[in-house]
Amino acid sequence: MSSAPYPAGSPPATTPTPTPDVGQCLTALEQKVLWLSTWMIHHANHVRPSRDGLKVGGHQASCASMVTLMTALYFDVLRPIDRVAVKPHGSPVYHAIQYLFGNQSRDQLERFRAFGGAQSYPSRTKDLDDVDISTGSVGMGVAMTSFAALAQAFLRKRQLVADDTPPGRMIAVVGDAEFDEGNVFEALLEGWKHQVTNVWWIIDYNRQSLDAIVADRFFNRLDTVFKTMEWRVVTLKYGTRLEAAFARRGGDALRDWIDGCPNSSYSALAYQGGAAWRSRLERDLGDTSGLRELLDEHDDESLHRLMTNLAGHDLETVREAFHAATDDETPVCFIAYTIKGHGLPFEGHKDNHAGLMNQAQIEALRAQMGIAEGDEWEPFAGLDVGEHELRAFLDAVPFNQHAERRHRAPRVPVPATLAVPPGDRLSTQAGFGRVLADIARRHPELADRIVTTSPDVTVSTNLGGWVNRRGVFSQSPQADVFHQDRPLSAQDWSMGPSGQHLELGIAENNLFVLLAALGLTGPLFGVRLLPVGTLYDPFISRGLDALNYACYQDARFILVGTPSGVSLAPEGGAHQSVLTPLIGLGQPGLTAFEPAFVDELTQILRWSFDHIQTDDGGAVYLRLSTRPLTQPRRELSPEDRTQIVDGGYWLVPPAPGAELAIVVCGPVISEALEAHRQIVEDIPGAGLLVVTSAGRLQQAWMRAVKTGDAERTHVRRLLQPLAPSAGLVTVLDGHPATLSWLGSVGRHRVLPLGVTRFGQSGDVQDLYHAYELDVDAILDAAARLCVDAGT
Ligand SMILES: Cc1ncc(C[n+]2csc(CCOP(=O)(O)OP(=O)(O)O)c2C)c(N)n1
Ligand SMILES: [Mg+2]
Repeated sequence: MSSAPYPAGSPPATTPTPTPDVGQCLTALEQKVLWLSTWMIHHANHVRPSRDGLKVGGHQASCASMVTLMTALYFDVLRPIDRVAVKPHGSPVYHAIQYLFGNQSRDQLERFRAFGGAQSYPSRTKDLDDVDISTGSVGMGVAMTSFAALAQAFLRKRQLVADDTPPGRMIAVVGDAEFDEGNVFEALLEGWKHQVTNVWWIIDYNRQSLDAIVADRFFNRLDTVFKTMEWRVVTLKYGTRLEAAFARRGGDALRDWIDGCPNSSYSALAYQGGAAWRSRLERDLGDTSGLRELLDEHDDESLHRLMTNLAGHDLETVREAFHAATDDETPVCFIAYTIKGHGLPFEGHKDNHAGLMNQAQIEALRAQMGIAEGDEWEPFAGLDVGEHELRAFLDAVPFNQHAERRHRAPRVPVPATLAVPPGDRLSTQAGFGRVLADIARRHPELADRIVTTSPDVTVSTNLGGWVNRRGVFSQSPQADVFHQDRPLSAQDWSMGPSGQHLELGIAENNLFVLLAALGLTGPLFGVRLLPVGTLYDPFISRGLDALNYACYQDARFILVGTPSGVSLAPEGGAHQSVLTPLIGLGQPGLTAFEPAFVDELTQILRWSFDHIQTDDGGAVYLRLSTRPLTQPRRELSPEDRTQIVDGGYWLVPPAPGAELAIVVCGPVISEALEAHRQIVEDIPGAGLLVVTSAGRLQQAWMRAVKTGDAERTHVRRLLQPLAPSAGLVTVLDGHPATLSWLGSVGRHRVLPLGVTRFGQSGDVQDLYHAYELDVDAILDAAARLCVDAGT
């Protein structure tokens, strides 16, 4: 193990003490990180006054478990180009490290878990100290590193970033229980298929989750899983002191004893401490030659330290392993044995996950660390190495060298207009495919930055035309073996490093995490991509937490859910999506549209490519349909286009003071048009309002209501011509609550139609009848509103 002195240019030794070596500096910083993370949580819970009487929480044991791993990474191994997803409950460790670098303020630490302070879980959007990858929902950050590595490879292979500079490593420091989440394995498999490299997963293997001790048998299998996926597995089990003990007489028996000790017993002994270790070892190994000497040489305290000297708490071992992992061609999994709560009074206790130290315990720890009362936040108090030396050391740490880590990527120009694809009868899904294929052909500047992806539904969501033109991405060139031999096919997919479609296996979690990674290449790697992901609309729910995760990180992408609703009709009751319009309405960071006609869709897509690039923009969700509809013959005016992206327009404007309007979203437009045609025979002034985005209408309105500006909002203006007593029949192929709120805008009465049950196959006529979306249902609703108005 090298113990290099300070690099050249460090301050001269003004102190008489010998210059500390790297190991000493790191040990001091490790101790400080343990203290600061523990204190930060204690302060938030016991020192900062509480106004609401609620528990603040925090995870001292989870933090202590990973202190050494994080110390080695940030103060020694990482380079500024590397990106890290930190285990959610290790957030205080991350903030403590940034504090020592001078990148985090004391005020933020004092307000840990308070409004505007350091976040409970590392957050790239809310924290102020440059979090690379948000975590919180266990398993997500882990998967994100693999997809971020894929995104990086995509940029390099397509030569959007220089490939003569070293790639960054995408690193996850992971809790062992995160491997209970299936999405981690989905990501592992997909990463293997895509030959992802430059990934490290460092498992904090403390064998404890929230409730439980992790089953021994499981982790015995885990390294096999990684090896099968062609990862290199580095198991860091014992620290230098234990290894030295194993090398002595009787050492083999000691090693066998620990190896065979069940997780639960080992944890319990770690909690009980030196005397318990002694009596257990005497009982089990008393006859082993050499063991008596070993026990006699150690008092209880040092025996405890020896027996808990697992590799994940041994700086030398950890650093050596990290530095040795220089092969960028293979992903590496480090299984680092640790003890949850290491160095704290509840170490190893099975209930320590949310355990908090009490006042007496924190004071004892403070005293043990040599920190005077009042100096709790002092970055260098109580350490063996002087402040001057530590500051010099920190200044020279590779990760702490000046480098732009949050890039501001230039915008990709978007044409002022996109051509509406021709065709009298088209579905919005077919229209989407054609618009994208047309971009591939006619707008190379835009097309070059688009990357598409789909979980095995590329063809059935109409991305085929685009892929035919732009190819499938593969890190290594693939001979097109099928080209000569295969049967005639509409799908002419070439595969290679210049391809622009990332084909995924059927795992919607992966789709969303990949979209999160592709949608952050601007800030992460300095080059913007414009990701477009497609899936069957109902399966948004399958990956919903990952979608939420992507939006929470402010990733920018266009998501296309198609087919949607019951309108997919014979294609299957189980695939009917009912709730997705509400997801579109309610998901922060996502703007949802459901166009009825292809010219609307074209305008919305153009807007979306801009919106995902603006500072205050976000991701976009388009809910599309496979139902072919007769397209209107019309030329959209600039005003029409604006209204379409603002969320709605009158297809048939109401007469001033009209008593009735039909409000429709999506493919039910056919029924709405026919019902409207019949209604105007009796109520000549009735209007037909097309809502392209319930969310855009609602968000603008809700914002304005709070500022007293509601009258000027688009939705208010749209409804203005109606009589105050007018009724609205709202109708969509989705949950009726999506549009029923429109009643509160102008205090109109609403009869909301939509889908609240699902599951029947059938044709559109049967299903629209069964779910009350057909012309009769709309007429009936209109009649009821009119009758009610009369009573
Ligand atoms: C998706 C999700 N489910 C549940 C939780 C609640 N939770 C937080 S931590 C945790 C256990 C974590 O154990 P592990 O990953 O081993 O971390 P450590 O032992 O290091 O604290 C659970 C279940 C969560 N954060 N995310
Ligand atoms: Mg654990």
